[in-house]
Formats: sequence, structure tokens, C-alpha cells
Amino acid sequence: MSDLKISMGIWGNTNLADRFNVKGFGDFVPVIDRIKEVGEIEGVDGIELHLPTEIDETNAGEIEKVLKDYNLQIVQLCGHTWTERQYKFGALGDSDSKVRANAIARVKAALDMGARFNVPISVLWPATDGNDFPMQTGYLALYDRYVDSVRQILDYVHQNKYSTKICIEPKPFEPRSWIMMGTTAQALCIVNEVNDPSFGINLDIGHSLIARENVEDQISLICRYRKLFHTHFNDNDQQCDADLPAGTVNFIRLVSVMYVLDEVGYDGWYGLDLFPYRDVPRKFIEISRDNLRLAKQVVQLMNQRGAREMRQAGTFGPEMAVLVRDCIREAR
Ligand SMILES: [Mn+2]
Repeated sequence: MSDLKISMGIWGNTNLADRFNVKGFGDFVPVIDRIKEVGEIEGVDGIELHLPTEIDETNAGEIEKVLKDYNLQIVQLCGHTWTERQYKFGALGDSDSKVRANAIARVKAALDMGARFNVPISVLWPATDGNDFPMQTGYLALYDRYVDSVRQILDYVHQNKYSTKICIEPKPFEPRSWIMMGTTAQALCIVNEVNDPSFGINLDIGHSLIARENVEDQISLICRYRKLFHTHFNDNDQQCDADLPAGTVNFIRLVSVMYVLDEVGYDGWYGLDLFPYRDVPRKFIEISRDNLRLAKQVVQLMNQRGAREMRQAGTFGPEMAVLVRDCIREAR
């Protein structure tokens, strides 16, 4: 079966540094080779990347050729606004108007590049917009500035008639002690305030988990407003954003996520946001793909066996646990 559209963030299949080993445990892999690796994996048909760190004017032509050779498409292209010194205290919400203008220009540049590749999604991650120390940051003004930046970006999208959808990706913490708008409902609150058809949510399952959210509930809430434009799959044990392969820590939870996505008829991409610090990236990608497919099969089997009716009643706890277990055992 190949009805799941799966994309891989190519920031993950190379050498990865952590803060205790800034050199990483692996070897650097050039961007082109990372794209080729994704292209060789059956069932993964898209890539996600950042401008200008992974794509810029100097390598765009070469990337275009490799995408063609491997029948891949760019699913998500994001302006990098957290890896430079100027962004240390913020980007789209920064108190320095010059930094903020640079961040907006960076996002616009990513949109321009994205238009060349018909990229459907561009993510905004407010990585450094937040606080470390208590009371360090005035959040009232931070929200004013951030929303103003978002409106400027959306104006640009409409002026240029870009089809790319802008998505907030909420994350509660890391790199800052607190990142603004860190929970799903907070991001949804701002998305609904701005109320623009080109503005929605990218739900990163791992981020929702470290925020201790009930992911099933959050997806349902986002979809209530038709604002789920993209997804990032990975897994963790709710201690840190470990970015392990989808479904490897809690497979039943992956089934629950896939159940709701099936229920709402989600037809977007299943993005993989993985950080194999110690392991072979290809294994992370293949395990995620296989687990996504298995979870989907489990969902189908569950529905054949009455899951919908049981959920409607909401009174079949133990019976649902047994149904999930039996369907995992029997799904192929
Ligand atoms: Mn992500």
C-alpha cells in the first residue's frame, strides 16, 4: 500500500550535534546526498528543508535536477530564523525592528524559492521567541509583534498569489526555557485570530507530547476549524523532544493519531521530523514509514470491527483496549 504521502526533513539524515557533543557522532552528509538517500527509500516521496542552510540560489538548480531524477517533491520549505547570532533573543517577534525585518525577509525569501518548486507548505517555528528567565520577556508586546509579522508574511503570500500555506509549528520549550505560543491550542488561538485561509497549523506529534497534551484531542480541535495543513511525525517518552521514529515509543498512541486523521479525512502529507543522533538515519525513516502504514492498517481493521460505533458511545474502554490489541496483532 502506498496511499500515505510521506516526506522527510533532510535536516535529520546527516551528522547531528547535541549540546554535549557539538561535533556529533557521525559524518556530515552533503544536502544532495541526503536528498538522494530519501529518493531511494520506497514510499517516501517528499522532502522538507530550510532556506538558506539547505537550499539557496547556489544549489537550487542542482536540487531541481535531483528531485526530477528521484521523482521527489519539496513538500515544506521553511525560512531558517533561529541559527544565526542575530536571532538569539527572537526572530519574527524580536524587540529589535531590524532583526524582525530580517526574519520577515528570510521567510519571504523561502516563499519565493518555494514558488519555484510549487511547495505547498512553509512552517513558522518561533524557536527563539520566548524567555529563559522569569519575567525576561513582555509577552503582551511579543504577541503584538509576532502577529504583525505573520500578517506581513500573509500579505506577501496574497500579493504574489502564492499557493503555499503558512503553518505555525508549536513547541513548548527548547531551545528557550519557554517558546511563545507553545501549546497546540495557543497556536490555534492565534491562527483563528488571524483567520486567513493560507494560515494554519503544522502539528508536530513530539512537540505535543512534551507539552503533555492528549494528541487525539488536539488534532480533533485543530480539524474542528479545518486548520490542520501539515503534520510532523516522531515519538518520545514525554521527557524531551527525542525525535525517535514514529510509533517506536508508544505504538497505540500512533494508532490513535492515525485514527483521528482517518476520521477527519486528512489528505495532507505525513512529514518525518527525526533526529538519529546515534543511529543510521535510513533505519529511522524506514521504521517510521512501516509504522505509519501498519497503524493505518490497524485503523482500517478497527473500523471493520465496530470501532466507530464504540467511540460514538464512549462507554467501551476495556473493549477498545482489546480491539486495538487484537487489530495490531492481526493487521498486515
Ligand atoms: Mn517538527
